[in-house]
Amino acid sequence: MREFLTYSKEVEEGMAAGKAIVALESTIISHGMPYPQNVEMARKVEQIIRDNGAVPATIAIMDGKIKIGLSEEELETLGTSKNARKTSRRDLAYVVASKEIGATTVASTMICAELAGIKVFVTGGIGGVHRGAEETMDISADLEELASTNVAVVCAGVKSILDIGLTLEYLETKGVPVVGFQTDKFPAFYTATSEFDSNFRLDEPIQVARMLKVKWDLGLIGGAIIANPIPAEDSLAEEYIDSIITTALNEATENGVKGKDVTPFLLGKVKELTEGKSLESNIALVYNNATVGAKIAVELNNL
Ligand code: PSU
Ligand code: MN
Repeated sequence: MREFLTYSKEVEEGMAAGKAIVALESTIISHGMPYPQNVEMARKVEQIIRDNGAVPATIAIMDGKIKIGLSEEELETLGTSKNARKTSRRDLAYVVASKEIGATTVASTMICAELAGIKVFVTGGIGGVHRGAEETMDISADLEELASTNVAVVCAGVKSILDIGLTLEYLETKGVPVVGFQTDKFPAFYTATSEFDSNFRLDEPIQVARMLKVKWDLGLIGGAIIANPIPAEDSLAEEYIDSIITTALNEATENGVKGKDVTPFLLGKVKELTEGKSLESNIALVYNNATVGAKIAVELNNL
């Protein structure tokens, strides 16, 4: 894989020293948040991971290489680029071969993390089964990746721009464990709970690390979702965010938004309609996930 992967100095040194590494995605930077909040968020999330004893590896594609860890300059390039391509599994080969700038989704970040030997990945929210998927067949490639790639994804659950129930059904079919971190409930991104339960509750990072180790030692292929609820002080009121999401979904339909543009469109709309409150919540929950993800990575690395 030497031909395709390049490591930042920090990641290379961290790996040589046997430290825990935490992968971070880049679609959240290029398509999930506006500049400059995106780059500020990306820097701070990396620092939180360092502060908790692990090494951050933000993943993106540049110059025909899969970059495992970005320099300050590369992060800025990604955060300001108008033509970074949202890169999921299907796009990965094209973006590497064409030397475009590629922002990795949850799916492709998992692929790249696995290639680099990284077991834990922190993000905000994952893709899932979209509302109305029985008609549109819009199901994120993130779910298929969770079924087949051995990386744990720490997130704040699934947004109700998606069909949360169907997303959980899909994950059940594919054998992906959904762990509630310090909660019985399955969190819904902007809110700490939803009407659905997680499969299991674990309260300590060491317990999560043990479960992951057993899973992979048993040869049970695929990832896991570690669902970490948004802190109460950063969460949004359920009825408020639900009505905003309904408006955003209607606008997406009216505008004929399709394919890979759906999720970024909805995120942008929700931000606009909440006058930025959704962005603040989004950033806060990523920080919270970084703390938990780094602790899990450190425990797993010790096992
Ligand atoms: N959810 C968010 N922010 C994001 C995404 C999802 O709250 O930035 C991004 C992630 O990169 C995720 C992708 O992998 O959107 C899913 O896109 P799609 O639904 O097109 O698979
Ligand atoms: Mn989709």
